Amino acid sequence: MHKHLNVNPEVKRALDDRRPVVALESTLITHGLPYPTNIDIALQMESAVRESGAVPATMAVLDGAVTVGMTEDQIRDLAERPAGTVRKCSRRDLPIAIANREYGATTVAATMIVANMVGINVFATGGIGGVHRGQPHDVSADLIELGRTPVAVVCSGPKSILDLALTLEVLETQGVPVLGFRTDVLPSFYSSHTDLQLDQRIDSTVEAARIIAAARSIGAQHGVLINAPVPEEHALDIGIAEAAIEQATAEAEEAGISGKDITPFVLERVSKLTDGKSRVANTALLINNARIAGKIAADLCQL
Ligand code: PSU
Ligand code: MN
Repeated sequence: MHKHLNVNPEVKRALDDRRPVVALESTLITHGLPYPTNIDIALQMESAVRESGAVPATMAVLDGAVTVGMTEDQIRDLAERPAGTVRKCSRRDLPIAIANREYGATTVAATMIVANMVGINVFATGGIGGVHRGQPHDVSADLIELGRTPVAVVCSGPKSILDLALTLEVLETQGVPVLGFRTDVLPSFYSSHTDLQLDQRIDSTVEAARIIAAARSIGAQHGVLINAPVPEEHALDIGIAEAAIEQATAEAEEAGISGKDITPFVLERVSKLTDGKSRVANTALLINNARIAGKIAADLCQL
């Protein structure tokens, strides 16, 4: 694996010195957010990690090299590549992208794999994959990865277009502690509340760090999922968010949009339907999660 691995020198120094590092994914840059705001948000997430006292490590496959800690130029270059030239890489896709010397964006699953390879324990993103509504066998590899790779993931719940109750069931089966950061219930991306109760509420980043450390102390091979709601002032009413998502999803189906084009299409339509409020919420939660993850990583280093 080593000859395909390219670790940014700043990230390598931090890891060698046992200083806090936070992994960030790149699928949200290439497939989740519109250009050019995707670049701004990726860089703002990195700044938020730094403000919390940790070093950011955004992951991607660049010309076949698994890259840990992209430079600003590499982030810009990846975001500017024409649609369809960057492979969305989950676990199964990584070997293909590496062997074929492709450009690949890492999902939550692939980012966890790469983080674990280099010894990064904490990772921040927006929404994880999950179980699809009406298609209980379409289970994101993110959930399986959380069951087999010891990396803590800070998110704002599963992507809003999923079946949240079934997603929690799969996480239970996979043995993943599902924590609420200052919440008793699962947040649902744009909205801060659902009626789904979580295993455990935590009110500080130190509590999260203690649970992650305890999992390691018993040799746990699974991850930990930390759900931080979108900051209240930017949260969308769940009814409004749901209605917009349903309409956008129906429009995508009518227009015959499929595969990787669905997410950008739906996000763009949801943004229009909510007067841009969904985009503001998306940005706010990503930066908030990056900040929380940075603090958890710093607390972990102190334990
Ligand atoms: N949430 C979003 N947009 C996204 C994703 C999540 O709002 O683009 C990405 C993440 O990278 C996540 C992936 O890991 O989608 C899950 O994809 P799938 O369901 O194909 O496993
Ligand atoms: Mn799927």
